[in-house]
Amino acid sequence: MAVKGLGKPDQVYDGSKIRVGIIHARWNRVIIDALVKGAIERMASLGVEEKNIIIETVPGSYELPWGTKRFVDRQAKLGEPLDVVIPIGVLIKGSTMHFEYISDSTTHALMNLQEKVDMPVIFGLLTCMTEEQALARAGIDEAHSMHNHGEDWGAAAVEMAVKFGKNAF
Ligand code: RBF
Repeated sequence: MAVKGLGKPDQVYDGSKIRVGIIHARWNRVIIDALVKGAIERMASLGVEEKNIIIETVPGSYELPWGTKRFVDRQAKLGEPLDVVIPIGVLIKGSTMHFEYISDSTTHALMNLQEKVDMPVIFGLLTCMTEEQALARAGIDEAHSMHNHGEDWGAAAVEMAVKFGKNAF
C-alpha cells in the first residue's frame, strides 16, 4: 500500500478564477521541463486557464527566492497579480558542498518569502542525491518511475489559492 504522497484532496478545488505564476530554474532542464509540464497539466485539470498561468525563469535554484519575490512584485505592478506562485528547481548532489548550501538556503528563503509576499509559495524544489532520483520524481525514469511531483505542486497551488488566497474570504 502506498502511504507517501499528497493523498486525496478533501474536496476538488475550482481553479478557474486564479492566476498562477511558475518560476523555474534552468539547471537540470530535462527534469525541470517534466515537472513544469506536470504542474500545468494538473492545474488545467482543475480549471486553471492557460492564460492565467504565467511562466518565468531564473538561471539556477539559488536565484529562485529573490526571483520569485520580484516576479510577484512585477505581476502586481502590471495589474495582473498572482494568487499563488510555484518556484521550481532541481538540485542534484555533486562532489562539493554546493548542494547542501543551495538546498538549505533556498528552502529557508522560500519558506520565509511566504510572509513577505503574503501569498502561498509552493515548495517546488527537488533535492536529490542522484540524477536517477530526480528523474524518478519527475516521472521520467522508466525503471523506477514514481509519479510526477510537479502534479502535486499544481494541486497544492490551486488548493492554497482557492482556500486561503487573497480572494478566498
Ligand atoms: N542550480 C540548480 O538549480 N541545481 C543544481 O544542481 C545546481 N548545482 C550547482 C553546482 C555548482 C557547483 C554550482 C557552482 C552551481 C550550481 N547551481 C545549481 C547553480 C546555482 O543555483 C546558481 O544558479 C549559481 O550559483 C549562480 O548564482
